[in-house]
Amino acid sequence: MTRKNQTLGEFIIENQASFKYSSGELSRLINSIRLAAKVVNHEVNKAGLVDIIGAVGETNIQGENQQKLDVYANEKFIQTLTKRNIVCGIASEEEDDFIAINSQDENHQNKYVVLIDPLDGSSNIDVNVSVGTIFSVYRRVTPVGTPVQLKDFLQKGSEQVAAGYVVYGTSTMLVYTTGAGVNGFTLNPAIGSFYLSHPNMSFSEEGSIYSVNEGNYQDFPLGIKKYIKYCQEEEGDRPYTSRYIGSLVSDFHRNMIKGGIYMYPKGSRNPNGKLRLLYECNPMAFLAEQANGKASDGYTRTLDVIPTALHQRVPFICGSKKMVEKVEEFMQEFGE
Ligand code: P6P
Repeated sequence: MTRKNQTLGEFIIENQASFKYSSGELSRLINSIRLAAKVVNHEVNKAGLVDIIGAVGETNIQGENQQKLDVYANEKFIQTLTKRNIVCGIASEEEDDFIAINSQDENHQNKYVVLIDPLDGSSNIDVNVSVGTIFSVYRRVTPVGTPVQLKDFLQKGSEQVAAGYVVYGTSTMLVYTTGAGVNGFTLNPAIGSFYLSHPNMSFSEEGSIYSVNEGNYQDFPLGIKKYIKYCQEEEGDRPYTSRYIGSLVSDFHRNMIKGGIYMYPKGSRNPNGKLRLLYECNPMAFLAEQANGKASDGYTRTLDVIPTALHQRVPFICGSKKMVEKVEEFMQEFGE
């Protein structure tokens, strides 16, 4: 149930019962992410004040060491999720291995694991371009109360129970799904509350925006090259426009609102693509499908890919359903 302008807290409470595993833990988990997002948002927005707060590696006026923002974001999300004693494990782009959360309560019943990209697109911060946090939530598959194992993280994307992102842009938004559609909440920084601003977000079936780093064109599979030319040479008035921010969360967010497709294909420098399956592609694919869109590697549905490693990469085509299907047609016909 959605009411425009209700707070995220009200939304979680009012919709908790509709969540099939509803036991309040997932609600507390989303609330933890909300808190961490506000803390990171504050720091990201300060980043432009380098000459005041000091560049990375320097100490600021309080004598604190100025951390890289992705390190800072990673620490904040891990601290917040750990303190709330809700999850039994965390995997992060910033951590080589997963982190087992050994709860103070040896009888802990924590059943969720979270995978995060704490600050995706962080290289854009220095040029004041929006960046984002991406998160993915699963129920553990190993016995509750025992230490979490790698198999708890290497689950197919179709097993996710929740996924979402925070986009730190002209405004800060938290967009997430628990499998009952996608809802977007905008932060009112004056009072620190997120308000439901984009209920029931959905990709249009067709779109007119394609997002890809065309600098890699020569490296792309022939099917991708054919699709890009199809967009550029479409008969009649060209319905397509190219928009590429270099920040997955921002490109995805704009395409979901306006209609479009994001592509990060494989290439010589990225033989399996650049994006990570577990904490970038799977959560965005879950959101895309919940918003009537589609996501694949050009052949296989992203959520059906069986993971083999925490940081594995896959090619990623995601957005308006008919646009993704058109790319898949070209990949079927022309392939690599
Ligand atoms: P390229 C950011 O590093 C990121 O992971 C995504 O957010 C973004 O879409 C992509 O990589 C940009 O990569 O190679 O085009 O600079």
